[in-house]
Amino acid sequence: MSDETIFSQILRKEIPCDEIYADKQCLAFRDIQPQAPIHILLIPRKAIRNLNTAKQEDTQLLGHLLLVSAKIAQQQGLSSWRTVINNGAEAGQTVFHLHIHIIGGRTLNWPPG
Ligand code: DGP
Repeated sequence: MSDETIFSQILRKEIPCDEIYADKQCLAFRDIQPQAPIHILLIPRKAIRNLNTAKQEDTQLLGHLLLVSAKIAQQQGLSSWRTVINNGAEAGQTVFHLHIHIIGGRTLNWPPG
């Protein structure tokens, strides 16, 4: 199965994005279809399809992504915010390159849909 997605093109800068943060391991940019005043996507540079295919060797990377999520939320001035990782089509995943949604700036309901 191909690892190629729209996020691969964003990582290669073939498609522009509203970049928020970048380092050697990951890139964050604003979601094109925001569900809240702040809606940022954080993606690893490594093409991992979703958490179902993440491996033991990705442990450091996955931890890094969570810590970067918190850094970004704080930089955005958020004290309450949510991370969402959709895994699989029935869970709402549409882009098959692992990504963390960082969502905030309004009251968030629970349970999610
Ligand atoms: P998910 O449904 O969890 O797979 O989330 C994919 C998200 O990616 C969705 O909220 C819309 C966003 N998205 C899709 N294509 C693009 C794009 O080209 N640019 C940006 N910034 N976001 C995109």
